[in-house]
Amino acid sequence: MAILEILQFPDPRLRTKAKPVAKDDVDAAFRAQVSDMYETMYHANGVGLAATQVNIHVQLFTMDISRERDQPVCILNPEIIHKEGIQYESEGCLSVAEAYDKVERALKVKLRGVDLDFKPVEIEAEGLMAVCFQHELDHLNGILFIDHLSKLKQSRIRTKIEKIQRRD
Ligand code: K1U
Ligand code: ZN
Repeated sequence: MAILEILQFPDPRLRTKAKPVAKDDVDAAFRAQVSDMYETMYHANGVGLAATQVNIHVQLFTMDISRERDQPVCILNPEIIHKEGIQYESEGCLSVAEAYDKVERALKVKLRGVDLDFKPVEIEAEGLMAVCFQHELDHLNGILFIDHLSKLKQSRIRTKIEKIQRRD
């Protein structure tokens, strides 16, 4: 297993739209990439990681929102088929260093996709899990949580990140 490099904003590769995964794509090498994504997500203390963030441009994300970090979830070809209500919670992103802000999201979502064995999966989520699903789906479409903020906030975050990147 390996820790993968997580692309950092404003890397243009974060804007790539991921392609669907075909059943035949899920071979030993693909499963090894998924294991690397889990290792990278746990190492970075993230609750989710989209393939886009590690420069793999297929529709796949890993997630684990459990306190004990023992409930790994991996969804291929995810789509949100139902949204309900509104929540406004603070988000961060492993690809946007030191930026946190509240984003408007649906309160409840129903997500459909397939697992690594290509078995259909449907999950109803609310709270953090619902936020995480929407955040990871956005990544697979080349969207970052900061895109949902005002232009002024985006410009402040860009300036802060430029300073951090000059420092490092
Ligand atoms: O995709 C990513 O960049 C990972 C990101 C996903 C996320 C989940 C929930 C809200 C916003 C973003 C993170 O893991 S952010 C860091 C984190 O560990 C965390 C966020 C919220 C609650 C608990 C932990
Ligand atoms: Zn993110």
